[in-house]
Amino acid sequence: PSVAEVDARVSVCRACPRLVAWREEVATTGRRASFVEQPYWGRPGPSFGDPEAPVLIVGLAPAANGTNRTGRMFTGDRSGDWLYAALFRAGHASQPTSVAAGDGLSLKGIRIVAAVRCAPPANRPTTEEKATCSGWLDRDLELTAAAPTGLRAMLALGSIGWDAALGAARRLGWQVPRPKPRFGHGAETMLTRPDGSIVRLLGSYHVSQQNTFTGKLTETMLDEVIARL
Ligand code: DU
Ligand code: SF4
Repeated sequence: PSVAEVDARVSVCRACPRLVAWREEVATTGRRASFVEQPYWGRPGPSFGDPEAPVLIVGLAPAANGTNRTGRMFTGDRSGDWLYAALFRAGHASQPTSVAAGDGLSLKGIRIVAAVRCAPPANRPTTEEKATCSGWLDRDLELTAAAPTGLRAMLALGSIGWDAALGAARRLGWQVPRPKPRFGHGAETMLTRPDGSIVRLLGSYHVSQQNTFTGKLTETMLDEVIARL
Protein backbone atom coordinates (compact mmCIF):
# COMPACT_ATOMS: atom_id res chain seq x y z
CA PRO A 1 0.00 0.00 0.00
CA SER A 2 0.92 3.68 -0.34
CA VAL A 3 1.10 6.21 2.49
CA ALA A 4 -2.29 7.56 1.34
CA GLU A 5 -3.83 4.07 1.48
CA VAL A 6 -2.54 3.41 4.98
CA ASP A 7 -3.83 6.82 6.11
CA ALA A 8 -7.25 6.02 4.61
CA ARG A 9 -7.38 2.63 6.31
CA VAL A 10 -6.21 3.84 9.71
CA SER A 11 -8.76 6.65 9.69
CA VAL A 12 -11.61 4.12 9.91
CA CYS A 13 -10.00 1.68 12.36
CA ARG A 14 -12.22 0.55 15.26
CA ALA A 15 -9.98 -2.09 16.82
CA CYS A 16 -9.88 -0.70 20.39
CA PRO A 17 -13.37 -0.60 22.00
CA ARG A 18 -12.40 1.70 24.88
CA LEU A 19 -10.72 4.23 22.57
CA VAL A 20 -13.50 4.14 19.97
CA ALA A 21 -16.01 4.90 22.75
CA TRP A 22 -13.88 7.73 24.17
CA ARG A 23 -13.01 9.40 20.86
CA GLU A 24 -16.71 9.39 19.87
CA GLU A 25 -17.98 10.52 23.26
CA VAL A 26 -15.61 13.51 23.27
CA ALA A 27 -16.63 14.28 19.68
CA THR A 28 -20.35 14.31 20.43
CA THR A 29 -21.50 15.07 23.96
CA GLY A 30 -18.06 15.76 25.43
CA ARG A 31 -16.83 18.70 23.36
CA ARG A 32 -14.85 21.40 25.10
CA ALA A 33 -17.04 24.47 25.65
CA SER A 34 -14.91 26.70 23.40
CA PHE A 35 -15.29 24.24 20.50
CA VAL A 36 -18.87 23.16 21.07
CA GLU A 37 -20.05 24.71 17.78
CA GLN A 38 -17.43 22.86 15.75
CA PRO A 39 -17.66 19.48 14.08
CA TYR A 40 -15.21 17.01 15.62
CA TRP A 41 -13.24 14.45 13.63
CA GLY A 42 -13.79 11.74 16.28
CA ARG A 43 -11.63 9.15 14.48
CA PRO A 44 -8.03 7.94 14.44
CA GLY A 45 -5.41 10.46 13.38
CA PRO A 46 -3.69 9.63 10.07
CA SER A 47 -0.07 10.59 9.49
CA PHE A 48 0.63 14.14 8.34
CA GLY A 49 3.38 15.72 6.31
CA ASP A 50 5.72 14.89 3.49
CA PRO A 51 4.85 11.37 2.22
CA GLU A 52 8.48 10.86 1.12
CA ALA A 53 10.04 12.28 4.25
CA PRO A 54 13.43 10.98 5.37
CA VAL A 55 12.46 11.91 8.93
CA LEU A 56 9.53 10.68 11.02
CA ILE A 57 8.37 12.30 14.24
CA VAL A 58 6.71 9.76 16.54
CA GLY A 59 4.21 11.24 18.98
CA LEU A 60 2.18 9.59 21.72
CA ALA A 61 -1.51 9.84 20.74
CA PRO A 62 -4.08 12.42 19.59
CA ALA A 63 -5.34 14.96 22.10
CA ALA A 64 -9.08 14.68 22.80
CA ASN A 65 -9.76 18.29 21.71
CA GLY A 66 -6.75 18.57 19.36
CA THR A 67 -6.30 15.93 16.67
CA ASN A 68 -9.54 14.25 17.73
CA ARG A 69 -11.25 17.52 16.81
CA THR A 70 -9.28 18.64 13.74
CA GLY A 71 -8.28 15.29 12.24
CA ARG A 72 -4.66 16.34 11.81
CA MET A 73 -1.65 15.38 13.91
CA PHE A 74 -0.76 17.94 16.62
CA THR A 75 -3.30 20.38 15.19
CA GLY A 76 -5.40 22.64 17.38
CA ASP A 77 -3.71 22.09 20.72
CA ARG A 78 -0.85 23.51 22.78
CA SER A 79 1.48 20.61 22.07
CA GLY A 80 1.10 21.33 18.37
CA ASP A 81 1.69 25.06 18.90
CA TRP A 82 5.09 24.13 20.32
CA LEU A 83 5.97 21.48 17.80
CA TYR A 84 5.01 23.37 14.64
CA ALA A 85 6.62 26.60 15.85
CA ALA A 86 9.86 24.65 16.29
CA LEU A 87 9.52 22.94 12.90
CA PHE A 88 8.95 26.38 11.33
CA ARG A 89 12.05 27.81 13.05
CA ALA A 90 14.03 24.87 11.66
CA GLY A 91 12.70 25.45 8.13
CA HIS A 92 10.63 22.24 7.95
CA ALA A 93 7.16 23.79 8.18
CA SER A 94 5.61 26.32 5.79
CA GLN A 95 4.07 28.30 8.69
CA PRO A 96 4.47 28.41 12.48
CA THR A 97 0.87 27.56 13.35
CA SER A 98 -1.36 24.56 12.77
CA VAL A 99 -5.00 25.43 13.20
CA ALA A 100 -7.04 23.08 11.02
CA ALA A 101 -6.95 21.13 7.77
CA GLY A 102 -6.95 23.60 4.89
CA ASP A 103 -4.91 26.24 6.73
CA GLY A 104 -2.10 25.94 4.19
CA LEU A 105 0.39 24.14 6.42
CA SER A 106 2.78 21.72 4.75
CA LEU A 107 5.91 20.02 6.00
CA LYS A 108 9.06 19.40 4.05
CA GLY A 109 11.23 16.40 4.79
CA ILE A 110 9.16 15.47 7.84
CA ARG A 111 6.14 13.29 8.49
CA ILE A 112 4.38 13.03 11.82
CA VAL A 113 3.00 9.72 13.12
CA ALA A 114 1.99 8.45 16.56
CA ALA A 115 2.33 5.38 18.74
CA VAL A 116 -1.46 5.28 19.19
CA ARG A 117 -3.90 6.90 16.73
CA CYS A 118 -6.98 7.44 18.88
CA ALA A 119 -7.29 9.86 21.77
CA PRO A 120 -6.96 7.93 25.04
CA PRO A 121 -8.64 8.98 28.31
CA ALA A 122 -6.12 10.95 30.40
CA ASN A 123 -3.64 10.63 27.50
CA ARG A 124 -2.84 7.13 28.76
CA PRO A 125 -3.29 4.21 26.37
CA THR A 126 -3.21 0.72 27.90
CA THR A 127 -0.51 -1.82 27.08
CA GLU A 128 -3.06 -3.72 25.01
CA GLU A 129 -4.08 -0.60 23.05
CA LYS A 130 -0.44 0.22 22.31
CA ALA A 131 0.06 -3.33 21.03
CA THR A 132 -3.14 -3.21 18.95
CA CYS A 133 -2.16 0.07 17.29
CA SER A 134 1.47 -0.91 16.69
CA GLY A 135 0.71 -2.48 13.30
CA TRP A 136 -0.11 0.97 11.89
CA LEU A 137 3.25 2.32 13.02
CA ASP A 138 5.00 -0.71 11.51
CA ARG A 139 3.46 0.14 8.13
CA ASP A 140 4.56 3.79 8.47
CA LEU A 141 8.16 2.81 9.15
CA GLU A 142 8.18 0.14 6.50
CA LEU A 143 6.70 2.39 3.79
CA THR A 144 8.93 5.33 4.63
CA ALA A 145 12.01 3.13 4.68
CA ALA A 146 11.08 1.67 1.28
CA ALA A 147 10.50 5.08 -0.36
CA PRO A 148 13.18 6.32 -2.78
CA THR A 149 14.45 8.88 -0.26
CA GLY A 150 14.50 6.24 2.48
CA LEU A 151 14.15 6.76 6.21
CA ARG A 152 17.19 8.38 7.81
CA ALA A 153 16.04 9.42 11.23
CA MET A 154 13.17 9.40 13.71
CA LEU A 155 12.42 11.75 16.56
CA ALA A 156 10.46 10.15 19.38
CA LEU A 157 8.50 12.59 21.53
CA GLY A 158 8.41 11.02 24.99
CA SER A 159 9.16 7.50 26.16
CA ILE A 160 5.98 5.99 24.70
CA GLY A 161 7.00 7.19 21.24
CA TRP A 162 10.54 5.93 21.87
CA ASP A 163 9.36 2.46 22.91
CA ALA A 164 6.93 2.33 19.99
CA ALA A 165 9.67 3.17 17.49
CA LEU A 166 11.99 0.52 18.97
CA GLY A 167 9.18 -2.06 18.93
CA ALA A 168 8.34 -1.33 15.30
CA ALA A 169 12.01 -1.57 14.33
CA ARG A 170 12.30 -4.98 16.04
CA ARG A 171 9.15 -6.34 14.41
CA LEU A 172 10.46 -5.23 11.01
CA GLY A 173 13.68 -7.16 11.62
CA TRP A 174 15.86 -4.09 12.09
CA GLN A 175 18.77 -4.51 14.45
CA VAL A 176 18.23 -2.71 17.76
CA PRO A 177 21.20 -2.33 20.15
CA ARG A 178 21.19 -4.39 23.36
CA PRO A 179 20.58 -3.66 26.14
CA LYS A 180 17.56 -1.67 25.06
CA PRO A 181 18.53 1.99 24.43
CA ARG A 182 17.19 4.24 27.19
CA PHE A 183 14.91 7.16 26.50
CA GLY A 184 15.95 10.63 27.58
CA HIS A 185 15.97 14.13 26.17
CA GLY A 186 18.73 14.09 23.54
CA ALA A 187 19.12 10.30 23.68
CA GLU A 188 20.25 8.78 20.40
CA THR A 189 20.65 5.27 19.08
CA MET A 190 21.14 3.64 15.71
CA LEU A 191 18.88 1.05 14.14
CA THR A 192 20.20 -1.08 11.30
CA ARG A 193 17.91 -2.24 8.52
CA PRO A 194 18.47 -5.67 6.90
CA ASP A 195 20.11 -3.96 3.88
CA GLY A 196 22.65 -2.38 6.24
CA SER A 197 21.27 1.16 6.08
CA ILE A 198 21.14 3.08 9.33
CA VAL A 199 18.14 4.83 10.85
CA ARG A 200 18.98 7.17 13.73
CA LEU A 201 16.50 7.37 16.58
CA LEU A 202 16.58 10.52 18.71
CA GLY A 203 14.54 11.23 21.81
CA SER A 204 13.00 14.46 23.04
CA TYR A 205 10.81 15.20 26.01
CA HIS A 206 7.24 15.41 24.76
CA VAL A 207 5.92 18.85 23.79
CA SER A 208 2.97 18.54 26.19
CA GLN A 209 2.11 21.40 28.54
CA GLN A 210 3.29 19.25 31.45
CA ASN A 211 6.82 19.77 30.12
CA THR A 212 6.62 23.13 28.35
CA PHE A 213 4.78 25.01 31.13
CA THR A 214 7.14 23.72 33.80
CA GLY A 215 10.32 24.47 31.84
CA LYS A 216 11.33 20.81 31.69
CA LEU A 217 11.38 21.28 27.90
CA THR A 218 12.53 24.69 26.63
CA GLU A 219 12.43 26.00 23.05
CA THR A 220 16.22 25.83 22.93
CA MET A 221 16.22 22.18 24.02
CA LEU A 222 13.69 21.31 21.32
CA ASP A 223 15.48 23.35 18.63
CA GLU A 224 18.76 21.61 19.45
CA VAL A 225 17.37 18.12 19.06
CA ILE A 226 15.47 19.02 15.85
CA ALA A 227 18.69 20.49 14.41
CA ARG A 228 20.39 17.11 14.98
CA LEU A 229 17.81 15.39 12.77
O1 DU B 1 -2.78 16.49 -1.32
P1 DU B 1 -1.43 15.98 -1.03
O2 DU B 1 -0.32 16.72 -1.71
O3 DU B 1 -1.32 14.48 -1.09
O4 DU B 1 -1.20 16.33 0.52
C1 DU B 1 -1.89 15.71 1.55
C2 DU B 1 -1.55 16.40 2.84
O5 DU B 1 -0.16 16.21 3.16
C3 DU B 1 -1.78 17.89 2.79
O6 DU B 1 -2.65 18.22 3.85
C4 DU B 1 -0.44 18.52 2.99
C5 DU B 1 0.45 17.43 3.43
N1 DU B 1 1.75 17.46 2.74
C6 DU B 1 2.81 17.99 3.40
O7 DU B 1 2.68 18.45 4.54
N2 DU B 1 4.02 18.01 2.79
C7 DU B 1 4.21 17.52 1.53
O8 DU B 1 5.36 17.56 1.04
C8 DU B 1 3.09 16.99 0.86
C9 DU B 1 1.88 16.97 1.49
FE1 SF4 C 1 -7.31 1.41 15.65
FE2 SF4 C 1 -5.11 2.40 16.75
FE3 SF4 C 1 -7.46 3.59 17.15
FE4 SF4 C 1 -6.94 1.25 18.27
S1 SF4 C 1 -5.87 3.19 18.70
S2 SF4 C 1 -8.84 1.86 17.23
S3 SF4 C 1 -5.69 0.25 16.67
S4 SF4 C 1 -6.37 3.39 15.19
